[in-house]
Amino acid sequence: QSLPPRRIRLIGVPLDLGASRRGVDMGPSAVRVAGLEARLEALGHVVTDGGNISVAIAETKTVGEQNARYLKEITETCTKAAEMVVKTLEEGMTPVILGGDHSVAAGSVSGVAEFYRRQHQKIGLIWIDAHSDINTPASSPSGNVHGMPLAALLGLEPASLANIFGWSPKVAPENTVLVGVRDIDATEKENIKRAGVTEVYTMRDIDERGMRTVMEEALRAAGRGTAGYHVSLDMDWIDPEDAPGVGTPVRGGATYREAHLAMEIIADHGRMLSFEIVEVNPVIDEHNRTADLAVELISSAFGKKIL
Ligand code: NNH
Ligand code: MN
Ligand code: MN
Ligand code: MN
Repeated sequence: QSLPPRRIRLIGVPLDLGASRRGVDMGPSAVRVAGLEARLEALGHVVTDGGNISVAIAETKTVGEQNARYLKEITETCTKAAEMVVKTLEEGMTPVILGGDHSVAAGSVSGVAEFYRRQHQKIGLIWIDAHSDINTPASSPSGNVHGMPLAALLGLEPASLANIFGWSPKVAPENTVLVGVRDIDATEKENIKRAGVTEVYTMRDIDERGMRTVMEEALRAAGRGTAGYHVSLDMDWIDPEDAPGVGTPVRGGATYREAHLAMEIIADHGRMLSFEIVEVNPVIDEHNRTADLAVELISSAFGKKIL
């Protein structure tokens, strides 16, 4: 279609150690079964499936510190994912990461940031989620690492995730944008201030100002002075009516059309460096609806147009 074709590598990361609801480790499989590769190829892209990054199984491990459960194993997986993302970009391909729980973003975003840092460029980050995922081990009410990746990427904690590739922060607060949040822990509000993030678009902003205005502002902030941005899409952003297969559903999310419009606007701007979809949980899904929607949204982000 109208976007120039890309070479895309799919990277599955079947990680469920960061969430307390089990089953998101089956997310990459569900999204593949929903036909992602063929749908992207139908748009003219050249798609290669890079398979899955190896991930530890919870049953074979101990949780470690209760305030950041399985942090050691998650750091190992995120580091491997980050290295694969660097390699993918070096080969001139666009990484599409299939989670897994959202802790994988600490790896994927680190990979994109590392690749562009070598070229003396910064990246932006578009975090699309019902949650702000900016807890630290000290602030987390759950000890679940999937609630912490944004804190790590902004240079707070957990330190092992913040320091992948030996440097931190991976993104500047002024280029970090949250879209669609509606469930922020009290402790996270302090962390948002502490990290210096000001570009926070809540569901109320979307209700009052419309998706179009919110996305234009969000993309402008993430794109200012950067090579472009990584898009991290947590499927619990979408209203549970349309995306029931997620571990932590929150009422009042983006509608089916709002979600598509956001992806269509991202495609129009043409500055997306990499994409990830996380938190698809087939165990609680209905006939793979949430994975089907994930494939549709990825297609829109990669240039699918109604007309
Ligand atoms: N804020 C909560 C926590 O830190 C929930 C995070 N859950 C998510 N984030 N699904 O996207 O445990
Ligand atoms: Mn192919
Ligand atoms: Mn999340
Ligand atoms: Mn979420």
